[in-house]
Amino acid sequence: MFLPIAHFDLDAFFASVEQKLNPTLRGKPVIVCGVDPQGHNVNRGVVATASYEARVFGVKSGMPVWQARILCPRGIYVGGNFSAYQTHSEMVFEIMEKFAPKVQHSNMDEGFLDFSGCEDLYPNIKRLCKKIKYEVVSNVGIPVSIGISTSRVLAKIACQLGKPNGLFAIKQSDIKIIVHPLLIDNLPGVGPKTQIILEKNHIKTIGDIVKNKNMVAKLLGKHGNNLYLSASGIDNIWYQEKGLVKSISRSITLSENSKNFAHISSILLKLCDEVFYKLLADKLTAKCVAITLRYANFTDKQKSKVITCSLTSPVELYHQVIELFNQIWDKQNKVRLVGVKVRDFKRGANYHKREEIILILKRKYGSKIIQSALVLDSHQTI
Ligand code: TTP
Ligand code: MG
Repeated sequence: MFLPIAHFDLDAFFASVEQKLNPTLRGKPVIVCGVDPQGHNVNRGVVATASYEARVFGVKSGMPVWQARILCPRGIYVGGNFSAYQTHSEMVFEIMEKFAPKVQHSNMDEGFLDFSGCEDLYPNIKRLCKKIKYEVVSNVGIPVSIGISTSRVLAKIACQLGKPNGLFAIKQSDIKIIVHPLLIDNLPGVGPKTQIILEKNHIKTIGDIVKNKNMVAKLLGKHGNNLYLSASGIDNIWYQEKGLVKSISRSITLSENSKNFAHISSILLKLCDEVFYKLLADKLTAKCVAITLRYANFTDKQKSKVITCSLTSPVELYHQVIELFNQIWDKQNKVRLVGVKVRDFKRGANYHKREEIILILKRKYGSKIIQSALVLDSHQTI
């Protein structure tokens, strides 16, 4: 039977990248803290993810680090390196796009591959996914799990069941044997609150949701109807493809609050570098550029402008950003955080060949291999 939908999810993503970049961490319990999936620096007190070696001790995403340290005192605790995660994510999606006619991004480490209509080209999706897994591990150096089925929801469940480093298929006819006996928290859409409500009403397994369709709808309304569809292996509205991303942004909280133009502008350039190459990787042009400043007293200032030219290099983006910065910068107050955002996208653009080569190098060797730099005039430094 042809199973046209695959779902892939990188295993312990941030931790796997750390283990790839630092081979001494391989096979060890690695706990990443200090970043979130949007790339923001966050409280180092929370676990972003843990390698499977650390999960054996009960360490999980979202757990306070103090608790993780009790469970896993010999763990290796590392701060996040978001631009490395971004680069690895882009490399993985590039491989997926090479094989699948339609790739749906869910977030930076997971997505759906839709092989509908490819029966002649790929009669055996499982074999193809084995090849994709091999390409990811040999070219990107991190493990991925893949689930295959007839719908997105079943492919997602299959992926989860196969983890880590899994390849698992669920046929529609297997749903009663494989999916219905699972506890409800295995069903996408059942969060901790929903779980409590359903369990209070003796709905414990995914099969119970199907059997008690009316009660689930009464308890949870529309959400309940969507859960019923998911539990029956049918894709609900949650799985509809989203449109184009709305914006690309990067922000950094300075290691120390600063009034120094040279320092702040060098950070803005770094952010422009990251935003620009993401724009290039997504093959987009932006029509609007925005900057955010947060001062030490936590007041925020934002400014944006529409641009008529197309951005063909990170330095061009930087010139736009610095113009905005000069318009809103209050030199008396120390800056705590800076952010750069681009939005109002159109597909495609004419980039310099040089930038495309730099993107290839960044993908291959990491985003720090080559970065924009600027020479400041003496009058720009205060
Ligand atoms: P997930 O795919 O949920 O988790 P994972 O890849 O670490 O592990 P697995 O898929 O094998 O279960 O999230 C992807 C990345 O997003 C994760 O590596 C770190 C980040 N993340 C957080 O920063 N905070 C969180 O609470 C979660 C769940 C993830
Ligand atoms: Mg993952």
